[in-house]
Amino acid sequence: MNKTLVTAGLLFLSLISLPAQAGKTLDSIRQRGEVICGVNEALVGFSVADAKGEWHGIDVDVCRAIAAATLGDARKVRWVPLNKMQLFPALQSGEVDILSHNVTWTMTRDAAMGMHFTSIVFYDGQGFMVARKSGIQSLRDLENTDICVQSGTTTEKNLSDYFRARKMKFRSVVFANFEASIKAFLSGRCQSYTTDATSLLSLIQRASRTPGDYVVLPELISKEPLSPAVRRGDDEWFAIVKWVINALITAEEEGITQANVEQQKVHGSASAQRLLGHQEDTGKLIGLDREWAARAIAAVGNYGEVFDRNLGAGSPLNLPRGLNRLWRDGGLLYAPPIR
Ligand SMILES: N[C@@H](CCC(=O)N[C@@H](CS)C(=O)NCC(=O)O)C(=O)O
Repeated sequence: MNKTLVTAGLLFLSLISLPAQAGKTLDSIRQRGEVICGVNEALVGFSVADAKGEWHGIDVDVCRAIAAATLGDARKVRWVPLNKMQLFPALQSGEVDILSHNVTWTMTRDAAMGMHFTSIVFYDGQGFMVARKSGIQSLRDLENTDICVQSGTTTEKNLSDYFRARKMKFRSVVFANFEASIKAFLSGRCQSYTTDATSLLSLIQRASRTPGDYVVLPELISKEPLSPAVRRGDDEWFAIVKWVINALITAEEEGITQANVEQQKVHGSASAQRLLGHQEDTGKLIGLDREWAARAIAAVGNYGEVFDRNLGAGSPLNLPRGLNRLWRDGGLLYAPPIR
């Protein structure tokens, strides 16, 4: 074989087995000792601060898991609550390391707004909330009504697409933030309020003293895959966020829980032992140490535990898993193999 080819081959082999370099985002996270996480200001189940200033929610737990994986401590997160207007600029300008916010992954946002979506943590769809006593049963009944909606969202466009396709007339009443839109809806300004279906349930919990007076109609009119996003230009950081989320999903597949992670490290399946760093060091592939995933799982639990605590049976929302079940249980969650 030609000598240059052999040298090129050897060089290639040595490159692929090199430990990944820490990217610039991870470097600055290590220097400052904190992950800066941009979250929704107040959305029960996704991100909300309690009376003691402790943050809770699925988006919050994603950031905690990342802090545990990268810094060894799930508490090392600085929370930056962001409204819809501040959201994308905060990531683009470097004010936050990650957006873990109820943001829908769309092509425009992913391809043309300086960011990459990482991995879907919640599959939602756009729904409509009405007052129970209105007697409105389905979207057909919304013809010629006023619909409250927030600007700058995927919601606005889906709404007009859906009604136009069915030649149904409606009047949209547009607000710049969700406080204003839900207030207007509760005051009777609109017959319905539309946004992601889960957010509707979440918002009404806080906005009304009698949330049971409102219902979400059965039809969902869009796909709203919610995913954390990172700034473009740092592949290493992108990989870390993506694989931490994959690790939480894989942990559920493998039956690894917050409580049994230590035991699974030694006694779990080959995949579990690999994930937890017992058999192999997958951390070096993403610039971390071998315990990265074990720490993330120990901090927040597997995906199912995160879901239950924040959105499911263990939470006031008590949502069914629905599309957010693992693929093998009929849902859409499917993590690529960690190996
Ligand atoms: N997922 C959709 C809709 C998201 C959305 O409208 N969220 C609202 C209602 S929960 C929100 O977070 N508003 C925050 C704000 O107005 O500051 C999107 O990404 O456009």
